[in-house]
Amino acid sequence: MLSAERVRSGLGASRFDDIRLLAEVDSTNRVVRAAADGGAGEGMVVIADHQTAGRGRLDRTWEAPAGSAILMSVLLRPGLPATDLHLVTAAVALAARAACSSVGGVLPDLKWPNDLMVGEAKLAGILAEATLPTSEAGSAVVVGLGLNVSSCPPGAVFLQAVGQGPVDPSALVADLLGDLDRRMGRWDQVIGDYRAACATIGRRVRVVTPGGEMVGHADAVDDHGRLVVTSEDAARHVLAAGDVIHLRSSNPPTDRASGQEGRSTQ
Ligand code: BT5
Repeated sequence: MLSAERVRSGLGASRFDDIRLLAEVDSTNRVVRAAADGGAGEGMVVIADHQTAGRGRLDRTWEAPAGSAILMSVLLRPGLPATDLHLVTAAVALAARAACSSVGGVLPDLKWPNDLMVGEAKLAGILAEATLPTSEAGSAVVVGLGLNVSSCPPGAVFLQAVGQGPVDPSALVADLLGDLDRRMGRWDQVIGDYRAACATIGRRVRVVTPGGEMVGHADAVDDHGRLVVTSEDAARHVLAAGDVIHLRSSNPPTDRASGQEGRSTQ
């Protein structure tokens, strides 16, 4: 059972000095966005036991039975231009990954742009939303995390199923927030760590963007957190948003050489 008091005592001094635990809410991102619009400062954290309208990107929903997941949104004012907001998603993804490792005994891969994966199954997703006009540097950013702990929808994965048994959610959140607190502002390190943890780089991928769909090779993540893809017609694309599916390589001998044989399923 999550306890705000245990999160606070496990966390100690940090920018996250306003931690609220709600039994039920429509969406923690909605609550924190409203607070940000009302002028709330950096460091507000809202965690819910249950969401009735949990949100993914675009118009998707985030599903989690009551008490089965970390459903959390944080308010950050990272002082970054709109072009660099991926770095905030990357920092939260890295912090969640580290907490899964230290508290849950599992080190997930990161899938660009916003997923934590165990193998090809989704363990957690991140939704970052800038609250002010995107041209304004220093705008507030609300970052929501849904992390499956003791249950998940079909096709996904939850931490206790793949880790070392029961997980203390308060310890997980305290660890995550402490790690995130230390990463904020150290953006060069964030992008370096993100590249090292990102399972998308070097993979053959299908990418779906608002502009269409392509198959290609994910070459890199640039300094702004954008994915650089060479499509099958040899064109280079720098993507700020999109959905990625990891594909089997079309070149099995190369796959064997790089040790990636059989890692992807889609
Ligand atoms: C995400 O979107 O992965 C971002 C999810 C963010 C959820 C958190 S919960 C706290 C905060 N408050 C909110 O209202 N939201 C944030 P996206 O990449 O668009 O993925 C959404 C898709 O993931 C859905 O369409 C489903 O296919 C799948 N999905 C839904 N629930 C899932 C779950 N519990 N585990 C794994 N996959 C899930």
